Amino acid sequence: MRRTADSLLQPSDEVAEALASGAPVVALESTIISHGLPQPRNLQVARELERIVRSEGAVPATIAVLDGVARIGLSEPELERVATEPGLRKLSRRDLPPAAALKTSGATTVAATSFLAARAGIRVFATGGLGGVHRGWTDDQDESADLDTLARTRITVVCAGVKSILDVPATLQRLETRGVTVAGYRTDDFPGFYLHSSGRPVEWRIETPEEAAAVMRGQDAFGGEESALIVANPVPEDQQLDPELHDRVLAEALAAAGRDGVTGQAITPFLLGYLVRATGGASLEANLAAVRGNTALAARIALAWSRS
Ligand code: PSU
Ligand code: MN
Repeated sequence: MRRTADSLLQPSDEVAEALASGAPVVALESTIISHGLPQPRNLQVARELERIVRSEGAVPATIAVLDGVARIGLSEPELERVATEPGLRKLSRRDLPPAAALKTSGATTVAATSFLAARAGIRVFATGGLGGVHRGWTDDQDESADLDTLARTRITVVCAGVKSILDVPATLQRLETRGVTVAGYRTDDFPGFYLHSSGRPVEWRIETPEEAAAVMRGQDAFGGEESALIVANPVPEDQQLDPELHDRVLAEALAAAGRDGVTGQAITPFLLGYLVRATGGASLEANLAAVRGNTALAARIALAWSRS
């Protein structure tokens, strides 16, 4: 018997009911839990993000692949599994078919989460910072599949910009080239993930969740190829990482990655982990402040979207 998309994609009962009734749902990714944050804080954060979505009146759908099935909405023991299972894989979009075929479990990146959320009928997704073009891309062509996926997936991603470990100007250029709509939330500056501002401007500025929903309606009304909306929501200035500490420690982290020959999927977790240790946890607090803010805003946008 052929397995269909339906048997590969399994929403939880709560998420299925919410989607069927048009209630607001927010997708949450799992790579940030398994590979982006240190244990045991990661499990607390995973739970906290779900609570934030609920407190805003929406239903959380944390997405991961468990035993080959893409699960849309996890139970508490499943969330625990994602946070603690040793050797859990990091799955991007291209990894989904082999993971399903081989009944593998893994956490989903922004690319894989966006892809699965859109297929499940979820329109709004919250994360910390997007992947993008890595520094040194002229040598190794390392560009996250997040960008390609967002160029052809109808999803709204609320994030604090792209990770500051990246080549931010090159990433912004790729988003422009690939036709991904980007709007700053109450800011004229593109956010800098750990930092309030990346120092680069953002062309469009929106002020309310209702305006975000209106842009989403515009995407659908124009039709054409399916692309994403990035709502770039900066970490509040008083919760950002000290910019000077950020620049100094990031330079060290990039040098260490070069020395150790870290490449491919391992580079992002390596750099984030290095920053957490070398800043004595300050980068973690800034990352969490960003993710919390993005999650609350995503829930408000999902509410506005469900009413529009
Ligand atoms: N945002 C965070 N922490 C993370 C990530 C995002 O605050 O760990 C993850 C996302 O899953 C994103 C991935 O898709 O990092 C990018 O990995 P890569 O550069 O290998 O595509
Ligand atoms: Mn990469």
